Amino acid sequence: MTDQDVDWPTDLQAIRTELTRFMMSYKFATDEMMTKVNILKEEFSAIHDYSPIEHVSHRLKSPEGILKKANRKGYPLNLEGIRENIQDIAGIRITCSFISDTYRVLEMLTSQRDITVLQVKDYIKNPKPNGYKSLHLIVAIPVFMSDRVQPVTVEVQIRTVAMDFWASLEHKIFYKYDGAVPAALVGELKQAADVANRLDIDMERLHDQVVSLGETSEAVTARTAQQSPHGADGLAPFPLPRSLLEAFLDKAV
Ligand code: 0O2
Repeated sequence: MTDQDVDWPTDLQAIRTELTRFMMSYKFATDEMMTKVNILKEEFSAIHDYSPIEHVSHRLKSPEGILKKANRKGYPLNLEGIRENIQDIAGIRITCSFISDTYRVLEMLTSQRDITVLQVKDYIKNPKPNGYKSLHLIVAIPVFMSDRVQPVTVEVQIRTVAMDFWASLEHKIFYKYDGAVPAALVGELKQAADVANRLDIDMERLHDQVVSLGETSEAVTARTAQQSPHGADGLAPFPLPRSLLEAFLDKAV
């Protein structure tokens, strides 16, 4: 028997419907943010030499996780209280190659008109004492449903691949020791964070050198085209034959 088949008492049925609507609003907000980030990623890959966005993932906190957090923090245990106080029910994580890209992506997202920026925390400029680095952004995005428009908050974490590698290991260790990580390990993690930071700085410097060596976009595009199944301009869904482009040119002059 599935949950759908259960004959719920009317009051439980009402709570179930409300909770489902509540969780769905966060799912829709996540979908909207993912679309925004994927548009930036795809547009950059197609038009420019490379995309500042390497990878994007998302997660929704489970109803149990939300209740645990509300309990832990002493927030009111009702949907309004939770909506107001817990701002990371929907989460997006964006990884970038270089530190400058993280700020570039932050700027591109925060300048979009339908995104309201509620909070920005810069743990890249001001890392946590354990070495954690990331940009954290809390935004509100309007979700258009059948009978209302609901502003929904989403937490966006933006960091480099190296920062992300460090954070996932630290997260695992933190949970393994239930928060009480031995001092020696804390010290090693801090050193590893410093190494990751050095790597970020060196890789960006090398990348800048390659760019300034005159690696033109044409050269990259031509080489990528030879390797890519998407054809010469990388715009696979939109083949643009020369004759078509010339027709446009004729119209433009
Ligand atoms: P999960 O399981 O990843 O969701 P908050 O507790 O969110 O109300 P806080 O702690 O001031 O307030 O928020 P902050 O500093 O913006 O951190 C929120 C999220 O950032 C965390 O969510 C983690 O995902 C990540 N984070 C923050 N600090 C660290 C850290 O030292 N190490 C790692 N690995 N991740 C960190 P959650 O809910 O704690 O966890």
